[in-house]
Amino acid sequence: MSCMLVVPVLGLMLLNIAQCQNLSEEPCTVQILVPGLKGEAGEKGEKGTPGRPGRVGPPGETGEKGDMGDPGPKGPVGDPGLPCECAPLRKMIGEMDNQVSQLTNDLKFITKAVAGIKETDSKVYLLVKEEKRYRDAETYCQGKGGHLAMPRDESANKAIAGYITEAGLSRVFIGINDLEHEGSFVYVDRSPMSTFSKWREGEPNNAYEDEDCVEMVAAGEWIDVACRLTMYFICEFDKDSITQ
Ligand SMILES: [Ca+2]
Ligand SMILES: [Ca+2]
Repeated sequence: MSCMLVVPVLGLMLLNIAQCQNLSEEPCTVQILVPGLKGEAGEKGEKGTPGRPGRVGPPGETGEKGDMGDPGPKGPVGDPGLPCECAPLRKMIGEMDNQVSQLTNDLKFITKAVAGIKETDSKVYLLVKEEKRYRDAETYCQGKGGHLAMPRDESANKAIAGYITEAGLSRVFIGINDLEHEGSFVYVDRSPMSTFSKWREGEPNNAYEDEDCVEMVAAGEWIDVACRLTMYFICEFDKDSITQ
């Protein structure tokens, strides 16, 4: 506040002038500011902006696996597939099944054969360790594509005889008989006997008029015996038919 001379009294006037002159750089009146009474509460402010995100907390403990939910709804029907040539495929699959079963049978046969197969230049011999009657034995060999063994010369006879000896057997059926004409022996494939034969001394004797089939003993000799006997037997196969 500036120095205002509003009082008409001279003395006071002079005093005020003197004060003002001495304190020309200072305000004339000292103001003391005292806090007033607390005002009434203001209106509630507007909602502030959201605070910053807090820090990531420590990982919680693993909970137990929940129950499986219900199955979802069925999806829409898909687009139709391409047309297929099913009939030829089915036929092909059927043929492959047949081939597999044929191979399985062949494998069983070969597994049995490798246990002790004998061969000459043109034949393969297989000793079958199943006791069968003569006709059943021939049927078995035919089922494998062969016949009961038909020794037509000394080397073949030796091969078969060696097979019997090595197997520790004393006798097996071979493919010779006189079933059709008594005393007239032929091979089981109906081919006639050649000049080669290996009858044991005194055989064939058609004992009891009941011996129309032939066994070979370990020494390689032939003996006519009853066809209803059961014994092991030897099949023979042409190598040509096997390797084809
Ligand atoms: Ca006879
Ligand atoms: Ca006899």
